[in-house]
This record gives sequence, C-alpha cells and structure tokens, in this order.
Amino acid sequence: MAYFCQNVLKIAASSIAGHGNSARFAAYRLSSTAVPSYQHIIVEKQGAKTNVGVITLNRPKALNALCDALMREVSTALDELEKDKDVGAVVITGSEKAFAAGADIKEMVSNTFSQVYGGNFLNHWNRVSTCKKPVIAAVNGYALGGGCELAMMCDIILAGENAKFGQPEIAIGTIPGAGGTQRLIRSVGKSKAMEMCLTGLPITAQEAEKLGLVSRVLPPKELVAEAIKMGEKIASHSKLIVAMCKESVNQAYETTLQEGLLFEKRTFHTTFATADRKEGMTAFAEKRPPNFTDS
Ligand code: DAK
Repeated sequence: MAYFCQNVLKIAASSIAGHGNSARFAAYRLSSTAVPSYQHIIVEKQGAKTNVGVITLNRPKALNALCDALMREVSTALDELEKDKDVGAVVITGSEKAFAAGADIKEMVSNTFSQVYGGNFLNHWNRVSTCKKPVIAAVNGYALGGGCELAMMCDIILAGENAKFGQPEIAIGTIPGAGGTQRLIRSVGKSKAMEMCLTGLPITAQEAEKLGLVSRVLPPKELVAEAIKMGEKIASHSKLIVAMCKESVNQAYETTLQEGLLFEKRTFHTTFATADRKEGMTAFAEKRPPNFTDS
C-alpha cells in the first residue's frame, strides 16, 4: 500500500476519462508526486472495492510501442501491485487504437549482436509472466510483435472487436523474441502460428477467438470495464487459492500430462492446509457467503 498511501490520491468515483468505465468504478490514480512515478503508463486501482490493479500503456503517439523504459515501468508496477494485499487481479490495457504496436523499433535499430546478446537485451519483459496474481490483457486495436507477446504473457486475453494480433517481425528482418514462436503455437497450433510468424500478417479478434487465443470479444468501449469486472470476480475469491489455481493451470505448459495431473492433485491436497478451504466449504454448508482471509 505504501506507493498509494504516501501520495495524494485523486479519488474519482464518477466515470474515468478515456476508459469508458461506468461510474461505479472508483479510480485511484497516482498523483504526479507518486513514488514511483510513471512516465509511460498509468496505474490505478479500480472496481467497487478498488481491488483490481489497472496498468494502462500510455505512449499514444508511438501506438504504445514498448520502449525499454515503458517495460521497466510495467515491471515496477507489477512489483507494487503484487505486494498490495488488497489487489486480487491486474488488468493490462492500452488505447482504443493500440494495445501495443510492438517493441520500440527506433530504439532497437542501431543495436549490435554483442549488445543484445551480451547485455541480456529486454530480459525484464519476462516479469509479466511471473506475476503471482492473475493478469488480464484487455486488447483493443493493434497487438503486434512484442504487443502480441505481452498479451500472451497474461493469463486471460479479452479482445475488442477492432483488435488485431500479429507477429510482423519477419517484415523488419528479425523474428519474435519474447515468446511469439513458443506461446502462439500452444494456443493456435503449429500451422496458424507458422502462418502468422512467416507471413507477418495479423489476424482479427474474431479469428483469435475462434482459435482460442482470446477468451472473449467485446465492443471496444466496453472492453476495459468488462476486464475489471472479471478482475473483481477473481478478486472476490481467496487470493491464496487463486494463486495456487493459476500455478496449477500454468503447469500444463511445462509438463507431461501425468506430471501435471500429479502437480494438480498435490496442490488440491495443499488447499486442505489453508483456512480459506475450510471457510469456503463451511460457508457453502451453512448457506452463507464465505469470508476469505487469504490464509
Ligand atoms: N516502434 C516504434 N515506433 C512505432 C512502432 C514501433 N513498433 N509502431 C508504430 N510506431 C510509431 C510510428 O513510427 C509513428 O511514429 P511517427 O512517425 O508519427 O513519429 C507512429 O507510431 C504511428 O505509426 P504509423 O504512422 O505507422 O501508424 P499507422 O496507423 O499507419 O500504422 C502500424 C500502424 C501498427 C500498422 C504500423 O505503425 C506498424 O507496422 N508498426 C510496426 C509494427 C511492428 O513491426 N511491430 C514489431 C516490432 S519488433 C524481446 C522482447 C520483445 C521483442 C523482441 C525481443 N526480448 C525479450 C528479447 C519485440 C520485438 C518487436 O515487437
């Protein structure tokens, strides 16, 4: 909470400019004196219980191209939201025109092999996929190259009807470098992943939904509000059990079926060591809502 408490917070209970969210979402926007302060992103806590962290990528003139400084800010924001005991889920979004048009090409143009290899170029991008709390990508407009990869690092992708997902790196003489060739194949299959990576051509939100890359397609203006609503639903459960569930689902990426099933079973057993499992089942039997304590 320190990063919110130390600062003067603007509490806007009415609609949030630019997001199209309904009045019931209170926005806690970091003031300009916030520590840490952000130049390329906006960080808010939203939802009726202000328990959903929202990171808005905010480099509109560059279609949210993911420069190094922006991705470092995303990492810092995730560190803070992960530490915040109130926050039960995080939404990452951009503008209606662009979620993100990729890594910043102008920043990369002069790099040499020894700089990128020797300097672990863009290594910190991985932070999104290591977040313990569920992360929802709310994608309107372009999600290209690193933008598509950033969305795929999230746990759930919701897309606006205008979204376009693509890996166009081949057209600028390189290949995806943050999971495009690996994560894409796992959600859309080899043939479509090859087609996207080798032609560089994007797919629409509707195709992405059909292929299983995104879980739902929504009108662009409703997208962020719906993502926050989903975040609120997730945040209403035990944060401890949610983290265990997320970890178990993610195991499916890493292991054989037998190993994954064993991991799931052991994690299920582990829930019986928590107060929240006891509370959840007791509340069901007593026909009352559960009061989770995240313990
Ligand atoms: N980088 C820098 N600037 C960009 C940009 C980008 N990726 N995308 C757009 N912009 C800038 C444009 O240069 C332009 O700036 P000004 O000329 O006004 O100064 C402004 O945004 C508006 O763009 P356009 O004028 O081009 O707008 P249009 O509507 O005509 O076209 C577009 C929109 C998205 C189709 C087009 O901008 C475009 O093709 N953009 C590039 C898309 C792309 O190739 N993306 C892939 C980049 S490579 C790694 C991690 C990540 C990566 C690699 C490694 N590691 C962890 C190792 C990722 C690599 C990439 O993403």
